[in-house]
Amino acid sequence: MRLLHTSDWHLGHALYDTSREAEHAAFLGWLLETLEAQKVDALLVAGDIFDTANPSAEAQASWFRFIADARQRRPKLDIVVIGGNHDSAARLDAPDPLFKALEVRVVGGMPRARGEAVLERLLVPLRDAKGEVAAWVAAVPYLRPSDLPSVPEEAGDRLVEGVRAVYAEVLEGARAKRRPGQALVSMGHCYMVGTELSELSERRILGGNQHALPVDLFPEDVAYVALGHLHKAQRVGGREGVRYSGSPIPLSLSEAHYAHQVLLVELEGEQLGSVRPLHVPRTVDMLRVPSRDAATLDDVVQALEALPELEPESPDWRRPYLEVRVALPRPEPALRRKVEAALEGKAARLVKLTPAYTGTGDALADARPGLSLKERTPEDVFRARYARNYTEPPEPALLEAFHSLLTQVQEDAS
Ligand SMILES: [Mn+2]
Repeated sequence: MRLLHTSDWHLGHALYDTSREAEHAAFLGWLLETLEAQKVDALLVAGDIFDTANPSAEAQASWFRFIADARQRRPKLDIVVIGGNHDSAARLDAPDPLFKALEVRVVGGMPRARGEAVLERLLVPLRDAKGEVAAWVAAVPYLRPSDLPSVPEEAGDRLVEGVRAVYAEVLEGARAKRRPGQALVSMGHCYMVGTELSELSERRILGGNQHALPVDLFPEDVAYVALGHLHKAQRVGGREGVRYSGSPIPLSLSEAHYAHQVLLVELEGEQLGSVRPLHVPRTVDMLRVPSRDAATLDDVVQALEALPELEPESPDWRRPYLEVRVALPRPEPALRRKVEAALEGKAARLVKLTPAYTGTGDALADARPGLSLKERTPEDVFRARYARNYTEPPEPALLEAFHSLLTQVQEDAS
């Protein structure tokens, strides 16, 4: 049977205040086409449906619209969704009566009753094209510390061992359900050992690299593990069948170079057949000027003026996102205005303007070691502070202004 694995949609995301709604709509449209064209039997979405626990009405509408469209266009498609760390478990679970009627399984948070995992909710049979159960999926959502059973102190890291205990329990339940010939599949939204993070959009929510989970959480009898959380598609621990699909669109400028994809997974009986990435068409490019490091304002303005003009028939949202980095050998009070003027009528949207200071970066004590503050004139200190940011010396007018301020302060003090 054929699965399609995706995750980390982050519906409702904004890139420096610019809505991604049109890009998400393009992705979801492409996904619907792909589910049909590739004759997919089951869709697995491994968490972070929404960007925040409190998604906008628009973000929720596009989520519900997608589910309804998928159900309509592929009535026999199995749809299994788990909550991620960005999602509110309760909010994802709230429409469950409707999802149940549509035969869609959404597991927002870890279901427990009297301390026991509710296996009926966590275990989902997947049917092949003939309508036969061909696999069982353990749909374990993002686990919060309160979801974890207590483990003995000597067992090791409380979080890692707690997560291990949950997966062991749910996978054991799946093994009990499956018949010979049926594959074992797992889902998870978690951070695994030895994986690559994106600088901007994941690290800040992880709180460091502690509690990375070992890949042996998933024994070899699990044919495929559909993971979410990391935005870069990757295998885990060298295992072909333990994968992050990554996010379908770049969620920060640092993710621009990722090969955004969904994964088409072929199961053959109990075994993994193959995994094939399908690249998601990029609807909005991300540009950086200059392409690496930073350039002076004059060079940047020249490069910006060389960008293609905005084509009147192209929709506004298709304009590439643009990051500009300007090297500053001297202060440039009109920096933003000059950059914006150069971009007038261009097919680009300025989302980030980064000044790159060219100075030494030295603290005062490093500027002339061995010299105490008493031995320095105020102008010395001013120049050292200025050199920290800028390679060029201060302009005479600036020094003049500094001295007149200094005189004023000295006169007030006496
Ligand atoms: Mn995410």
